[in-house]
Amino acid sequence: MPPEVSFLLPCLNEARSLPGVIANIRACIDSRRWDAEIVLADNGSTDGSADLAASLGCRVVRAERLGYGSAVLAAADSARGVYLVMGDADGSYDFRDAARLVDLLRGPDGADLAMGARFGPGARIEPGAMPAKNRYLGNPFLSWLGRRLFPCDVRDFHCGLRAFTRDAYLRMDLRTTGMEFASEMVIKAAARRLRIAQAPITLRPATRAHGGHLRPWRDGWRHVRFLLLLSPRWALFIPGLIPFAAGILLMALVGFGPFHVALPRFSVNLDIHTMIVGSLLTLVGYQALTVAVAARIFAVEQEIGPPSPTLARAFRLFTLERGLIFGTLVLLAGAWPIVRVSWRWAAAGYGPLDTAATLRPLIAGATLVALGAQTVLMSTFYSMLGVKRR
Ligand SMILES: Nc1nc2c(ncn2[C@@H]2O[C@H](COP(=O)(O)OP(=O)(O)OP(=O)(O)O)[C@@H](O)[C@H]2O)c(=O)[nH]1
Ligand SMILES: [Mg+2]
Repeated sequence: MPPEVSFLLPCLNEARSLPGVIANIRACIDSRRWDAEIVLADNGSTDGSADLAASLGCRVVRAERLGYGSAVLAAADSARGVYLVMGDADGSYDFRDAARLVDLLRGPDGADLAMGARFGPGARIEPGAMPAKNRYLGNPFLSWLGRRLFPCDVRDFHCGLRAFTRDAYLRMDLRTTGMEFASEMVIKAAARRLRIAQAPITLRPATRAHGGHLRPWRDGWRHVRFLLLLSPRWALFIPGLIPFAAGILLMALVGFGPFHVALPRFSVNLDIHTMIVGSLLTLVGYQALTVAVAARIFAVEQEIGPPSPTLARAFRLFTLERGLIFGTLVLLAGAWPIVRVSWRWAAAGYGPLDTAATLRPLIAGATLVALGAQTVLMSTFYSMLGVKRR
């Protein structure tokens, strides 16, 4: 008979806190009379954590790769329980709180994922348990960002104490190996419309012998990077749309001749130079826009982001063939003025050309060629990304 509950303990050099942590877990198990196992995932402790845990009755698994995420994954992969509880082995969580989290998973209306919350009503952070920087800046900001980008009401994206069903674990299909694992689980649970519950918990000062493995700035950045990569609208689409629109505007303004603004105490003359800058902005913006679409397709295909009805509609409208034809037409439209300037040049015996008259069509043409080529290339790439869909 497989156990009902599996406790998953990621552990790197936590020999000092392990006896207390394991006694604490057993107290939780006994209070509910659960049939439970404790799985400790180690990947290179040098303080004898693994042997100690085995002697205290834990099942020890080795994680192949370094990192918090890979340790939790290794433990979860080998767990046999119906309900999985994960928590740090550094003594900072009171595993008796886990009993309430598992309760939230039970029953026909039970949640798929029950998150501990170290912030908000009923939660407690004991003095010395979390540095002020993480408490008032890092955690609130990252959780806020997470909620903005991936609509859900999870108060604490990074709480290390959580419970989930085995079925939810398989459906989340988690992959990250570092501390950003904490965010990945929440994002994927939200994206796959799993039922997420949360309960306040208490965070205590760790009882470990070292300063902890979290590197606030580096790991904070890894969370931000992960959130933004999965959220192309804010990371790519909007930052691309602004230069794209500004570039087109500038090119239109000076595309047919110099543009002069004369105010009482201020006058500006915009000319071909502005057109070159406009072309640059248009192209860079368009690249960002097309990469944003690729990122969104990827996220939808991988079921990381929420499904996108707009994208599905767009896919029906812009098939590969239409993208190729449209891109080619734009490319040819851009090639035409270039060819015409070349004829003029030939007619001038390949001598000097009137810069003012020839540069404008040349810049416009070159910009269109680049836009067309980018459209052809990205259409091909989109259809590669979306192949599974059709
Ligand atoms: N096996 C393994 N465990 C790890 C690794 N990194 C962290 N852990 C464990 O994961 C848990 C969380 O790590 P902590 O260093 O406590 O990180 P944190 O709780 O985010 O940060 P603090 O607030 O400083 O405690 C602890 O039990 C660590 O021992 C790793 O690379 N491998
Ligand atoms: Mg910790």
